[in-house]
Amino acid sequence: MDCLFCKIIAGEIPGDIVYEDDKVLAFNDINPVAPYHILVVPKKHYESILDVNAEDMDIIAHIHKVINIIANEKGFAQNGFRIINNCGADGGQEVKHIHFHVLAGKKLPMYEK
Ligand code: DGP
Repeated sequence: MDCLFCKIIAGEIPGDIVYEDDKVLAFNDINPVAPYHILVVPKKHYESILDVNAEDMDIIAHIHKVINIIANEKGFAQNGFRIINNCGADGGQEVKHIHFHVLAGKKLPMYEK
């Protein structure tokens, strides 16, 4: 499968990794929009949240647990942060491997309404 994030997970493309376990990889975004801009992805390929079936939904809770760990390790838990999951064309999803952006380290602007 020609998937950029699967290649980072497989080590075929370098990633600036900040966290890894058997189910999840987290790495710095190549185009950060905040002092901290980390992408958290499941190692198993799902194109988007629409492809995560009921039996696999635990991975979404696990990803949020990992974000909690990273926020505390990096020291931005206290000041707060934002989690974004872009889904599909209107959501602005460019990489078709589900990922959660974690933005932190500054007062973030309100998103477009
Ligand atoms: P999205 O628009 O939600 O699909 O976000 C995709 C993000 O992936 C975007 O913020 C830039 C990031 N990105 C794209 N290519 C690479 C890459 O090769 N390495 C890393 N670390 N991030 C990438």
